[in-house]
Amino acid sequence: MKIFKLLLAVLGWVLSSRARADYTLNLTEGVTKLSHDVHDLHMLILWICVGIGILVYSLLIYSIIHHRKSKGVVPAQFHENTKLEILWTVIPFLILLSMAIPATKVMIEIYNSDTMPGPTDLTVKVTGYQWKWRYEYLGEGIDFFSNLDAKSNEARQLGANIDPAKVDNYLLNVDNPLVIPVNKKIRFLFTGADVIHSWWVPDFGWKKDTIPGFITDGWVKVEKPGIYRGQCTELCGRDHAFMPIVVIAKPEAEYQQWLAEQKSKGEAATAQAKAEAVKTFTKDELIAKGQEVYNANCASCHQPNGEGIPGAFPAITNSPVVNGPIEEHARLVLKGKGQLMPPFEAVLKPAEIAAVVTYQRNALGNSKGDLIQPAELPAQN
Ligand SMILES: [Cu+2]
Repeated sequence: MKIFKLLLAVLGWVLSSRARADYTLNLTEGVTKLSHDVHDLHMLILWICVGIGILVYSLLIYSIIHHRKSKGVVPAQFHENTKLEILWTVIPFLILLSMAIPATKVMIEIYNSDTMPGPTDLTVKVTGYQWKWRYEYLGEGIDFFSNLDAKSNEARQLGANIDPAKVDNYLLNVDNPLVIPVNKKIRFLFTGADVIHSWWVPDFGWKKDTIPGFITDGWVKVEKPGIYRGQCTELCGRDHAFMPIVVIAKPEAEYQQWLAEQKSKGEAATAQAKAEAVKTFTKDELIAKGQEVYNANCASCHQPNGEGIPGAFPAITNSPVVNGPIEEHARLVLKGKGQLMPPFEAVLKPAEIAAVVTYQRNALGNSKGDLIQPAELPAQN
């Protein structure tokens, strides 16, 4: 019996020290009702498994010690014992049933928004792009992209001067986080723009695939203000690891303030884009603006120096398109090509397209010498 006492002592120590420490190996409890229910289900199943484990291993160890051959024990023979066979069928069946019922309840809760009382306060459409997220606040006129933050992006490059270990929330930070109010019922609609991505914030208790041509949905009611981080969790191509998710949950008043700021910012940006669409820029202005646009939108595939990646992404340097007719070049950027090059008319403003086209023709090893104004772009339809 000494061995049992020892085992119990070890188990007790492990459990108590783990309970005291901020133990992070376990599933997160999260900040929504659903995440609590998922966590509770996980703990219930875990403890059932622990119980079964203790029972089975106790019997096993007891038998090894007390029924060992050296003691002269002769094995019992009980073939075709009906009682025993019924017993070892019924008991596991009941155990499985006791797991299946709560598990089904949580599954229904995940898929049925009616389990979350009250009307929807806000609907956010989430679109997965290679390799960023787009958030549209339906009915609010707010629509923006969320990219990996500049510091992480710089530190992840080969030969970067920044040490990733010194970047706060390395690869888990974005330029424009999703901001939502706490204690409000928020509905997410998910879709993909190119390939399948998956939107996952562990603290919310679920993840949803974003599939091109389909709309899936998910619901949250976040209980406490905070910053919640997640990642794309469906392998979606080369930069899959570089499209994190940051959700900031704010108290209602602060959220309203953020909303108002975003709206006025959005109006200013729209007015600016409208003015720039008909403005005549100098060549230097276009090249300077185009360089920024190129680094933010084109460099991840065509490379910062324009060399591309042989076999995957064509070079900009000495490219026949870039050195061909300027309208064709602009049309390719506007409309995209195949699966990999997205239509940038959906992402960039006319002035940005004109700038990046002009930049490509006059930099990155090209010296075509011409330029295009936003108003001269091919008709966008
Ligand atoms: Cu992805």
